[in-house]
Amino acid sequence: MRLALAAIAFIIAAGVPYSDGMLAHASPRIDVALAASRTGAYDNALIADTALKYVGRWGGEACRDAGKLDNGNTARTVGGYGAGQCRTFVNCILWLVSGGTQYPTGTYFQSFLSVGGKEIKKESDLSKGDIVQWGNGLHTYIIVGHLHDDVFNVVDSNSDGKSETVAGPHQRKVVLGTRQRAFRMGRISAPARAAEEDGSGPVRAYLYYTQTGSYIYTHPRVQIIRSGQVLVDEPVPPYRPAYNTTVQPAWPVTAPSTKRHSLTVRDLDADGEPEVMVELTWGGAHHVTWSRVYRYDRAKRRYLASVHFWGDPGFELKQLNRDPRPEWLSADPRFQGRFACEGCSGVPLQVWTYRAGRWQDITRAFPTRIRNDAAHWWRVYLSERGKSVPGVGRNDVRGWLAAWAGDEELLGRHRQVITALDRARRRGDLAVEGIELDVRGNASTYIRQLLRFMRRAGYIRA
Ligand SMILES: [Ca+2]
Ligand SMILES: [Ca+2]
Repeated sequence: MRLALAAIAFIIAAGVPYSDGMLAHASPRIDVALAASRTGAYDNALIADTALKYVGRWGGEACRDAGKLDNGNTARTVGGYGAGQCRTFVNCILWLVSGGTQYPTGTYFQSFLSVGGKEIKKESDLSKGDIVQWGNGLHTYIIVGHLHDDVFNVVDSNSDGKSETVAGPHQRKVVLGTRQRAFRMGRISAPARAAEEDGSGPVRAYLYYTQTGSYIYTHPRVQIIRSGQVLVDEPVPPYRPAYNTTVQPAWPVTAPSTKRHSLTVRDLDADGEPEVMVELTWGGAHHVTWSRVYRYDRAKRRYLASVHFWGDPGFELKQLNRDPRPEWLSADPRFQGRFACEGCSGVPLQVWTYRAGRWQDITRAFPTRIRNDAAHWWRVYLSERGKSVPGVGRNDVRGWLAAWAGDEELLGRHRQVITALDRARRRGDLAVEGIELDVRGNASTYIRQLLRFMRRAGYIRA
């Protein structure tokens, strides 16, 4: 589920009236030996991610996990004050995230600065994990994400003023000033760089990258946080295509104009555990793409990555059948440029699924789609054959005929393929001229090579 598009039912909390009496806090009487060197040495967003883990529960549970409850961690108070109150909850989250180095005590605003916080003065500078203190004890909440203008998603405890329950993400309009001030307690990983975020439940993923031109993004770095723990934090490795030795750079495919994202957190094999998928390209004239999927290995308690090459055709993630796993609707990139020029190549249908860390070609399970695809390539072949391109010569239709043949072989119609290829040869459709003839040979060579390839690639079954 992509956060920006998620149909989360937000609770509109902006404008909920608070009275000083309802949420007023006494300063917790807690003395903590601060290890200043560790202050802020963590990702600021972890404050929000950790707080979100307590949504729907008593805010004091964070204090229990932090070992902060009174009477040997059994009471409902911290320092004699309600453990599920808004500020106590935030303090306990800070204590957890900072590894026991930050617990603001004292006056409401100064306390955050005293333990290494930095004040954020403009709403537009607010970032995930920033803490907003509203008045002297009125309310304390954590920024989770930006929605629009000065409206943010937030998480907080006791926002209704009575239940001490953690709520969020819900909307709040933030107006900073003397009575409402914001503080950043952690570190922002890549302030000058762009990022994508996706995830739901315990798994959240981030993709950071540098923008070097319009829609050109380089140096992707992926971070996966599972149940508050950073389990992956690595530069995305480049890709080495099987057919040559050149290592190609890994760039995110992100394009704001098409709302295209590179990062998807989704349960791809329907086993209840979400995978993290990054879609990448090496740019150039052909929009060659591949996916890098991170799968959580429960036994090893770490993520294992695997890669699938999509090439020019790319893919669409679809739900094509009753199997709960999504399907990758794609086409065979191996046909691209193999039997005709790049621009006059067709590619037969492919459908893939992902099971236990492996992609499986399940194209043959979709005969209707294959038939439609075959019909498409046949129509292209019929409409283009016999035409000539000015200055080049006769139109090269071998690429489209090859894609049709691939689809037909998937349907088990080998005899029809042989007949059609033979007819095309006799009609002169497969004759090419000039450099194409030098590179790819005559009609008989084409047919021989096409059949040999389809046999090796599993299209023709003996
Ligand atoms: Ca899964
Ligand atoms: Ca499915």
